[in-house]
Amino acid sequence: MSKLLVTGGAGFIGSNFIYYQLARHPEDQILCLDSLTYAGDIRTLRAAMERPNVEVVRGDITDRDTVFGVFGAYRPDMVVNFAAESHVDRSLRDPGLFLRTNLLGAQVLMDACLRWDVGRFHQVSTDEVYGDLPLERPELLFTESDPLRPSSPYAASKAAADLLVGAYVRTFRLRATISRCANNYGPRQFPEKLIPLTITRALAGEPVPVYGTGANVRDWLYVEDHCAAIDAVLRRGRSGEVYNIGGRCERSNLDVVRRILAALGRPESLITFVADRPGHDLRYALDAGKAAGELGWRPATGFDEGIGRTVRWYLDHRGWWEDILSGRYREENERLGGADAHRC
Ligand code: NAD
Ligand code: TDX
Repeated sequence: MSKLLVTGGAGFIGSNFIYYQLARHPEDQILCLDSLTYAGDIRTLRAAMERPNVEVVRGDITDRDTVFGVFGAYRPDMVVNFAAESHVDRSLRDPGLFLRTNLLGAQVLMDACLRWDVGRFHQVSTDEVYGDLPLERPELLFTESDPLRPSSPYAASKAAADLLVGAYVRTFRLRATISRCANNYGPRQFPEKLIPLTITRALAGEPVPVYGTGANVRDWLYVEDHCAAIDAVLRRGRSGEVYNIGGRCERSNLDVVRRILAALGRPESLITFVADRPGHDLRYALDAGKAAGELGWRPATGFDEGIGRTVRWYLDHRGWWEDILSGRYREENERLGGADAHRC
């Protein structure tokens, strides 16, 4: 039996990870630490909180007293850090917030891991730390040893955290791993990101904004496959190592949007080309051979299947995203989430 501390577990990937863990390792104990920013949704964790082995604490990873208090009381064996500001467009408006949460938050967590001699700190990172690849060289893929050349303040804050993890491993002998994952999609993704934004706009009959020409390429991974990869890194990965987690599932943004509109039976006339994102990365693509060879991890869900499941989920959970669009979910966060550093 392990004691797992999951930060950012009220968000998209963190919540999927908690349910993945409960299904695969029902004997483990899970404590979720989440400050419930706009991206956190306590409703998501309701079913998990009914289990005796799950606790949720509302708290900020940048708040040293809170974090040290939680570690001291809970004494985790492993920490998985999902907590982050995760949206590139928001990072263009407020880079400072991204540095605070994504870099300084990771530092506070690592300091606490050292103080309580935690067996493993896992940093959930992103392919965006490598920068982008040209569209006309499809044979190029990023490997773990490639230099970090982030383009956006979001990506730079994640790259900075990766470098700090490396420094803590080398200097303080922190036991830590990093996974750098491709674009995720699936249930419970906040409707600001391309796939859920397209689904929810299309269902409402509203224009779907495509930045620039829509030719930019992303590598898409179904969220459950990401959860399986993190689980594999936690249990079989070597401390001090970085693992790329990619789907080899490259699609242009325009292809993705068209695919969703077709699945929903909505017209392509909803597509609206808008001004490009400043600094917009052209293409991401990962070589995930190390994760395959060392951990035996491979993506299990193809894009058609994953998109089908995702569209179905948004159709079946209209109330979930309509409450987000109306802002009502924040009242629920206040009602169920309570005050800071509070056990929900
Ligand atoms: P998300 O925005 O959906 O969720 C982030 C969660 O972190 C929310 O619950 C939020 O309340 C919480 N949080 C934010 N600031 C906090 C703080 N200071 N203290 C405590 N909790 C805080 O993000 P996501 O898409 O689930 O991404 C999770 C992680 O995975 C991030 O680290 C992100 O960089 C990384 N990642 C995401 C993707 C992707 O495609 N979404 C791909 C690769 C890596
Ligand atoms: O309205 C939109 N129109 C559009 O064309 C939005 C929101 C996005 N886009 C484009 C920009 C990107 O090329 O679609 C692509 C995907 O955009 P996002 O969903 O914002 O994701 P991205 O910027 O690629 O970053 C995501 O993947 C890596 C996550 O948000 C990050 O947290 C993760 O690290």
